[in-house]
Amino acid sequence: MYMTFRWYGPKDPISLNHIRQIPKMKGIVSSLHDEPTGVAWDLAKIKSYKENIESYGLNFKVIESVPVHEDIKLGRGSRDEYIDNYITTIKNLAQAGLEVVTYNFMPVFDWTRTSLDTPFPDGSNALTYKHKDIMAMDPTSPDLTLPAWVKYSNQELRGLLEAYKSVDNEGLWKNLEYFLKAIAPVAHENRIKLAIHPDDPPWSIFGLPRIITNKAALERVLSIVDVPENGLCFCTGSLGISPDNDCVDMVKTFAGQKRIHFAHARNVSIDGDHDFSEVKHTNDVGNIDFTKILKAYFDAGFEGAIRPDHGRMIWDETGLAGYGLYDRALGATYLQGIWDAFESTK
Ligand code: CS2
Ligand code: MN
Repeated sequence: MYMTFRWYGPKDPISLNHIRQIPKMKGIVSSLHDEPTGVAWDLAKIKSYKENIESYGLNFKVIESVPVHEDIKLGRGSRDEYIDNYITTIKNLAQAGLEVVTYNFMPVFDWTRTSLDTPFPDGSNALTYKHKDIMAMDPTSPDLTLPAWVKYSNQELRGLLEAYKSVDNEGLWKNLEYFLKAIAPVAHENRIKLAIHPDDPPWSIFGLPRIITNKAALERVLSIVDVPENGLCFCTGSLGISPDNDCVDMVKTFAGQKRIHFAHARNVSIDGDHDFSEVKHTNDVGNIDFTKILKAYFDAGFEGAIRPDHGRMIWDETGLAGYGLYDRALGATYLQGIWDAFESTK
């Protein structure tokens, strides 16, 4: 395992210089954030982005994410053109020396929360989710404050929500199959590891289909194209919010099969039925115990990248929700410490 940190590029308030000062920090996970969804990424742009990161002594092997165009998820006629572009991007990333491409297959919304800064008694704040508040929300309402990844205008949103009315879960699976059957062979030839991120939260919101929610779904993804490159970004913070999901068991299974290509470490506290808060990484709180999760990775001989996923905002830090410096840096050193204890006593 090697430790990485997500960086949002030159516009990120956190600098590469600060990130490299975190003990044992090895690499950066990032994306060409200014590229519109659906275009083919230019080789020269990828190379110069990578060179900049590497000039700080950090490696850059993992892309998070190459977003999947909604027309692919909707199975629209125009999807082939977007798939061709995705294939070009995969080839260019391979040529530039990248190793892992993260993506997700969530319709319209990526991770969704009802609050980005719920205050906690110790003065920190974090992202939280209350299902009944989501159910009461109109996703097209201008009052809804959603995280930075939402790129659609209200009018586009309305059109997309309408279009998804004819795509149920099984329809979405068909569209994922079509996509994976096109890209996984290319990824295989080019030695690019594909890592699908689970749905966050792992249930339907705003009436949209959501399918990457549990162990059976992860097995199904892997079986669509059975090559080692067709794999997972295993996110404890997404899968772990469903009490039916046993994350330790899933790590044992999928890291055992060498199909986890990227590990996301986020601790969550299940506060009630479909309600949760994001919490610090340590095992005195929350429902995820990283001593057990990391032991499962360690026993499986996991060699991929791991990163602290979201963190709280502490010490009066402000910035991108979930992506401050301090709490994620504490998370990274906590995770690294657990790993080092396994290494030195093996
Ligand atoms: C990430 C996701 O911030 C997060 O919660 O884990 O946004 C992740 O980057 C995407 O779903 C992967 O495509
Ligand atoms: Mn994640």
